[in-house]
Amino acid sequence: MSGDGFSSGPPPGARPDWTIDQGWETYSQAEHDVWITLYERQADMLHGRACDEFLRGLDALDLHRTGIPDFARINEELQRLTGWSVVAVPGLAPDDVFFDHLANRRFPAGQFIRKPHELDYLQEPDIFHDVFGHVPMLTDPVFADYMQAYGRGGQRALSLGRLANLARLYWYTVEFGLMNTPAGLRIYGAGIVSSRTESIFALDDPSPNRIGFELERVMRTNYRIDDFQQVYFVIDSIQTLQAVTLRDFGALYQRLAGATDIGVAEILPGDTVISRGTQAYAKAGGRLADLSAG
Ligand code: HBI
Ligand code: FE
Repeated sequence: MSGDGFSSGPPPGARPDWTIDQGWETYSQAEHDVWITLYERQADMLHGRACDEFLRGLDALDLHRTGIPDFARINEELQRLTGWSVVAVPGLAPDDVFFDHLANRRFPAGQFIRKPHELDYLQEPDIFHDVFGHVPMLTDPVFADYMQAYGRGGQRALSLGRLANLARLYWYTVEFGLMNTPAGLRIYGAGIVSSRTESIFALDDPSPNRIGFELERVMRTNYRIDDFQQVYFVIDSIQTLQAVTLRDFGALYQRLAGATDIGVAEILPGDTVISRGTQAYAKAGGRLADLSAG
């Protein structure tokens, strides 16, 4: 990805919009087996953890246990439900390209799958993160509209130089969002549902703060990409998110230009604190420290 967020051109073999063929028939049995292992580890444990919208989407798309799904098959159902489709990309696309896809109800998904020794952690989004993690929520009509609005907003934020703020909204909702429901806290963020360890940590661990979602607060909050989050923001419903994107962000961006960033473990006087974390996990050095020590 180029530093200014605009693309210099697609990698060899990719189309100008960075898409490639999924090449479903070229996956090896070993690669299908990685999908099956990941799917089986997640699908059962997410009952009672993921929100209903996610679980319904997972069922509707029939992301079943026989291996890596064929985008052509997913897209028939997804098109019918919300008019979205999944397109294959070789990896991270530049911001402007990514936003253009979302604004047109296309979700760019990694075509490759992680290796057997990377089941618990990898930094680049692979097909399991992108399809298992993101695509079920795109079957929900309200969330589907939110994602499209995010794509449009991304194009505007790029032109106004405020992408850093908008990216935090994506991070703390689409990737790491929690939802308060009558049945208890539930996960809707793709970065959580696609990770076995974070699906437990985000809901059950005493370490992280869990704070009620507030747009401007979220857009000021730093995030970490290398370990479990130190704060999760909790929405009341997908409608809350959609309502947020109906506002014009112009005045908000002007305020944010003069605002200070908020640290990942800070709690502010105005916060709705759902649980005050101990931060014990982060203070002990997190899992990357554990890995290097091991
Ligand atoms: N490209 N394929 C892909 N997937 C992403 O999630 C993605 C991306 N490019 C840019 C990007 N995300 C983020 O930088 C924006 O959401 C801010
Ligand atoms: Fe993601």
